[in-house]
Amino acid sequence: MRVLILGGDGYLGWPTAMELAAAGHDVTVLDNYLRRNVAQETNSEALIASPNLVERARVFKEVAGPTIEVIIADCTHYQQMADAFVRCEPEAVVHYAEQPSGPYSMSSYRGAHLTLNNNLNATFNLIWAVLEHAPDCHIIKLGTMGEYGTPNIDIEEGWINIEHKGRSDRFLFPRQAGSLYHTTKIFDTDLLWFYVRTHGLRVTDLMQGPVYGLTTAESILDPRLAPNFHYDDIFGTVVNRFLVQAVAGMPLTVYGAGGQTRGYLNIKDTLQCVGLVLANPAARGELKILNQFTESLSVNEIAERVRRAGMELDLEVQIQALPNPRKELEEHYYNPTLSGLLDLGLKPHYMTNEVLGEMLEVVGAHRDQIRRDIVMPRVRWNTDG
Ligand code: USQ
Repeated sequence: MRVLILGGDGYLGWPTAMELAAAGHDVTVLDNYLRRNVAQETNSEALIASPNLVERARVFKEVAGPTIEVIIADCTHYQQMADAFVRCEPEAVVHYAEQPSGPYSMSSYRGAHLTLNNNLNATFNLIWAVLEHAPDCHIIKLGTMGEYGTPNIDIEEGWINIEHKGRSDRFLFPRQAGSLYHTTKIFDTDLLWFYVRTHGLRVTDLMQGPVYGLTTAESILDPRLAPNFHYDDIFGTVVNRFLVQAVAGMPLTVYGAGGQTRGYLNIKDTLQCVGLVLANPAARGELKILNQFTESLSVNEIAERVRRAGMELDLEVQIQALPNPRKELEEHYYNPTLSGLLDLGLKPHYMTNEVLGEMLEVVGAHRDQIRRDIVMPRVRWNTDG
């Protein structure tokens, strides 16, 4: 299949590109290096420096064989997006081209505005590029479990049937996010749902939880193909941060009471899920929504697992509760449904002692590059203390 990956330089975009190219798809990646620029601006660079996209594609071809086409373009400029569609004629498009950091979206007017502007305009331009140039193209949109928030009822898979005054109907499951970034993903869903209803787009929305991991089947072929592994407070997700903190001998930064529970998944499972959805597209006029995680864990449970895995490598891992820089429930009910992706054939890689141990060893090999000054939280959700 001809597949266009928007945000192909990102933590997930680049590994997805390699995986799909290795599976025989005809892959084009598009990116404008937004995340690299914001990471540089906020002093949040990844643990392992990665070459630019053109160089990554060149290395991948050299070590693995397939060609990945590279387009450096900005999804918020409609003409640039449209030109990419004309050049690539995609049968499927994977949309990762969003500012993905909750903390960055809460950091300042600039952070909030950039997140809102980038994420909504990219999604809107994608919709129009599909309508005008590839109306049959399957849009695979990376959404987030964070759109649902932490409601005191079971989280369904995208939709809920509501009975009201003797009548019933099916609606999008209520959404109430905890950061502006997560809220932009809700807006994305509404935009896509509108155009699915009115123009018959075919869309799969993957409601993904926080991802962890730093190796995939293709990235291990050459160190220059590694995903951008962030561990700072802005771009680093909690498991990746804890792995680095454990190796650096810093206490694990549990925010608040640590009962915050989310659905996590290994980066290898992100790639598996995208592959499964590519092979099972939504129909014309269908918005298919799938919850994408493999296990629900609290921050305290993750810290404990990392501590145990660290012990086996003779790392003395301390756990430290910090005042929570975010506004979120620290103890809550959490019971999301997970069935659609399992039905499609997902075989989860769980966060076992062995998996954590392997990741600690990879991080350990880069111990000297760890910058301790970018680990503690720098962004608070509210400025009134
Ligand atoms: N947390 C800590 N200590 C830390 C870092 C985080 O206790 O050092 C806590 C947070 O307060 C939160 C939980 O861990 O309760 C998860 O935080 P995170 O930073 O790993 O993930 P989040 O901000 O929710 O965002 C990440 C990705 C985002 C994706 C989302 C999926 O950055 O792009 O959409 O995970 S989800 O959380 O399901 O919305």
